[in-house]
Amino acid sequence: MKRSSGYSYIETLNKRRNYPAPDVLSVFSRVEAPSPFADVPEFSGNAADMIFFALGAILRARFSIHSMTARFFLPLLILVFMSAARAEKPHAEKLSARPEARAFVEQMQALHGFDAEELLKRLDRLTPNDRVLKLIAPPASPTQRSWRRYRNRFLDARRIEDGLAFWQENAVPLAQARIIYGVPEEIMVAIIGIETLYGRNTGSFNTFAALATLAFLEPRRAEYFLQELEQLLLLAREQERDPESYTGSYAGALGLPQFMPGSLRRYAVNFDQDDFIDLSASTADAIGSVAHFLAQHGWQENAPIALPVEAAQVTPRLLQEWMDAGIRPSLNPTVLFEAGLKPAPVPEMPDAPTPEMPDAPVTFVDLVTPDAPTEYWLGHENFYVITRYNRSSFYAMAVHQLAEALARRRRHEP
Ligand SMILES: [Ca+2]
Repeated sequence: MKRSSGYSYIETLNKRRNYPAPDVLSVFSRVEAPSPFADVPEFSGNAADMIFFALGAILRARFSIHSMTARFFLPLLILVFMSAARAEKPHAEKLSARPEARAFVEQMQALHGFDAEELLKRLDRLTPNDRVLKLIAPPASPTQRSWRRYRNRFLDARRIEDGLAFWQENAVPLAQARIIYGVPEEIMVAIIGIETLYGRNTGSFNTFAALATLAFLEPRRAEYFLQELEQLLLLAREQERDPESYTGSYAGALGLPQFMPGSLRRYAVNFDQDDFIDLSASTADAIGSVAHFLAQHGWQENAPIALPVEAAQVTPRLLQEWMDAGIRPSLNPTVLFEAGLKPAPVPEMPDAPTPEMPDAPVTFVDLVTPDAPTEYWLGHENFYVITRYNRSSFYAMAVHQLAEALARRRRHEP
């Protein structure tokens, strides 16, 4: 997701909903959230147009008509400027004035013993971040999903070169994480490369402000962000840090691996053996945490990830049925091959070794590109595990292919 990892992250947010925090969630699902945009002036989107209109009218008036017209338009211009200034700050009111914020603070006190008054004061000091709301909004004109475009974005020469350098610099913790958690180095490198370009794009948004803005002003995923705001406050208390001292993506993701606060609390590990977990400053902590996350979600050591297949002989009805079976591997590969599916060469890697034939349930993956043939793959259990990091088959396949590209280059250039 957005910055390099932004895009994938948005997909995560859309899909990571089965997320445990039942006590708080049930409380908040009862809160009636008023439309947070009710107080936005009607013309907030085109105030600039109105300014240009008024300015143009004044210039025309001054130079071509007569000064009475100019005197009429000058006050209008001032009014438009004032309205535009207001429109720039549609959420100037304090967050603590919102009933949802008050309910949240009360719950933090009741469930976790936080000082409600102090928390309200903290929210009072906060200016909602309108940039966060703009970035989280779905695009005005959604473009068609394209595997080719997505792949090109994450498997470019720079991400491969920088990945080899990152691997070289961090060879020791990467090897330790492989030995302890059974996850190959190239998968950890690829995930950190796709999430943040190896730590270059971890985001500069204040995490507390971003999550509070999304929790109280973004109605579509308010429950999710309320949970993450709760998790951030718990994390800060555990780490003895100021909750406002964290920075990350506009959606609240932290550090090189872009863990949300809840994932950080559950899956991050202190891999460099110092006193605390730091996914922003400690590359080793980031590496160990990615591996631990995957291991906890069922990563199978030395098992394959995905197999490209050719589906020209399969009926469209069957293809649809297999796609509808979902992302969790549940299809019997023998049945699929009997129905006409065939192993195919790995796209873009003609000299790659033939992947192993599956002997366990698989998932059927279609990677669509407008105006190009759809790529079909069978995903093994490990493919599914990568989608637990980010619930998108584009994401999992990009991780798999970047990892393969990195591993091949590393073998040839030790
Ligand atoms: Ca550490």
